Amino acid sequence: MQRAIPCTLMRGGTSKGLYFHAHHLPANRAARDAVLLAAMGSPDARQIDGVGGAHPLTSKVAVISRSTRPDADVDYLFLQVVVDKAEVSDSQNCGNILAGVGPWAIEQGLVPVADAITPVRIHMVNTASIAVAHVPTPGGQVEYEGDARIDGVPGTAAAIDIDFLDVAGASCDALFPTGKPVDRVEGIDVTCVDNGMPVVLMRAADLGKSGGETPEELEADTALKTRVEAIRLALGSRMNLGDVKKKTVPKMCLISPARHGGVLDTRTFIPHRVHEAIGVLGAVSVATACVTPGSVAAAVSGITPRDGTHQLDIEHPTGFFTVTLEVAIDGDQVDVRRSALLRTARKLMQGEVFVPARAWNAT
Ligand code: NQM
Repeated sequence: MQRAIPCTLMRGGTSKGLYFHAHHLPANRAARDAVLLAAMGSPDARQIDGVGGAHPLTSKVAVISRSTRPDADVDYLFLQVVVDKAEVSDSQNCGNILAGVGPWAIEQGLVPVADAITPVRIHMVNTASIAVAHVPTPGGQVEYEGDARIDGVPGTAAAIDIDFLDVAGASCDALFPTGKPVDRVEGIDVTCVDNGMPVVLMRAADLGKSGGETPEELEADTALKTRVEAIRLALGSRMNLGDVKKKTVPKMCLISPARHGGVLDTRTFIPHRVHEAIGVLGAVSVATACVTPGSVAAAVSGITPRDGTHQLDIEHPTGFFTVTLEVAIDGDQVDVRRSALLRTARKLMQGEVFVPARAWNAT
């Protein structure tokens, strides 16, 4: 017996995943996770018996419902379905999959169309914070086509502007969870930051790398991967994340001087594969470190931290990610007033995903 579950396959930014109504999934967590593992085809490196794309960036899930909060339209829970392990993690948020939530919520009738642009207030359940996505809805319908380009996605699509209102310290309880802009770990200087995504910044040169390597080159370097993982595990509890062995945070970001006119170049372990680009909130966290006095990112980027609005082009393996940040700086303290960026999304398929009925009854 198979069980059919309504869902939508969407590209959100540079990621791809399944979008579900919360009430279409089992309420019991073990059963929900078993259903999502079966839907994606995990655990299996090829995810051959499911619809997952055999990479963390294409093995993602959004679970959406009407909001439980008066200041939001919808609740969005992000779940990472681990490709090669029977694990589903809610330990991180995802700003790329977030880009599809607004269009999906409008098309599913959870949010009424407002005007040519419909603002959708999204309660991001993983981090208890709010994003506002501005979805193009000319003529009363979601418009997917347009001329906005984001690096890491071929072609163009309609722009979705996203504002983050309160993501500083969302997972780690503080923007700089160790209390310092620089810590020394395993013999190198690092900056630990959480402006929506916990990220550890390290100079690529301190790890014997140029920082211009391809993701494949970095993934093939087992000595590097072992060292980066040792630093990650050492920092988990210092970043208030507890034991991070089975968590997908913090992300580990190698930084080096800009190569293409941006503020700096990045290669990000997420945390075991290397991102083809950079995560959305990951980029927001890196940008924040760039404008923070004393951080390794400020040193590498050469930025002199100052009050006001910054537009920062973060380089990554497939181009740039532009983050707008409004900050107030008082001594070595940074107060982030607003973070904003542009994404695109596209509905790819809508229907039912089939899972073995026994998954639904898993306990
Ligand atoms: O940082 C990948 C992605 C992400 C996360 C990851 C993301 C974000 O690109 O907000 O979008 O870091 O696991 O989808």
